[in-house]
Amino acid sequence: MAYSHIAVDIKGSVGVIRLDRPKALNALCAELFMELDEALNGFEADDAIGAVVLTGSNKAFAAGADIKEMQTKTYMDVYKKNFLTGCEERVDTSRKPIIAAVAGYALGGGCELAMMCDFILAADNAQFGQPEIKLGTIPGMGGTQRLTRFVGKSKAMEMCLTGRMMGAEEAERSGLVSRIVPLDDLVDEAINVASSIAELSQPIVMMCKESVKKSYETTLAEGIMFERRVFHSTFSTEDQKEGMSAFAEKRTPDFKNC
Ligand code: CO8
Repeated sequence: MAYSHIAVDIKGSVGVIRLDRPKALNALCAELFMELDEALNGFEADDAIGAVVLTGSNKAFAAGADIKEMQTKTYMDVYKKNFLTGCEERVDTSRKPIIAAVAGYALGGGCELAMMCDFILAADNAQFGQPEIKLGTIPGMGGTQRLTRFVGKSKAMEMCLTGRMMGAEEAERSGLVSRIVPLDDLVDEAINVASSIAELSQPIVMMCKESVKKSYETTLAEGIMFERRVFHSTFSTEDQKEGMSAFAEKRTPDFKNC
């Protein structure tokens, strides 16, 4: 498929999606969401892809949902079509790891899209924010929920109620991003990290991702039980045998994804 608002590339076993709507600072219009959905579906179905990097430009990961597209919508338009629901599901339910490589603005839906990914690497110029309150609305793709889980109630409340932006250092300090990378190295570093994950056993990586995600959805006791069961189940895989044998034999493991 030819894309108009994203650019899709494959680097080894890593799928790379770059949001590419520069004149609108990568504002997330409906067509962009459809393209993102299509690209993620393709990577999800491709056994040769072990991880995905989602990035934008140096100036903007994404400056939010497309305000001009939304401004005239009525309640019935958004309610009946369940506006924004499909995209969140596609990113959130992806079984392969998705790394957000964020430079510049990640605002509103852009911040929410980054938070839907499995972790965020931030360039030193990254700016995160939920400015919807200034537009007379509120975050609609999980911002009030995920930001609160990541940075805690006080900071999330302040950001959602004031719309102020948070720079990369504050975002790292608060646990929103895993680490900061110099802007010029951001995408290469994200691809390196994704490649190192893609070299591992794909099913075990999926199980690990499922277990970490479970911690957001359940009690500690249930989460630990879930983890224990998944841990036990790794012993039914050939890759667990290969990984532990390779360690004992002082060689690099050759995972077969089974
Ligand atoms: N939607 C549509 N167009 C946008 C958006 C946007 N979110 N952001 C920027 N643009 C456009 C501008 O209109 C401008 O277009 P034009 O040249 O035709 O006038 C172009 O991008 C460049 O923008 P600026 O001239 O404003 O660039 P600056 O460098 O001066 O400012 C800012 C950059 C600070 C990022 C500024 O553009 C800004 O404040 N943008 C809006 C940020 C915002 O409020 N985002 C939240 C949007 S609402 C939202 O995301 C709701 C979430 C609910 C669910 C999300 C689903 C995805």
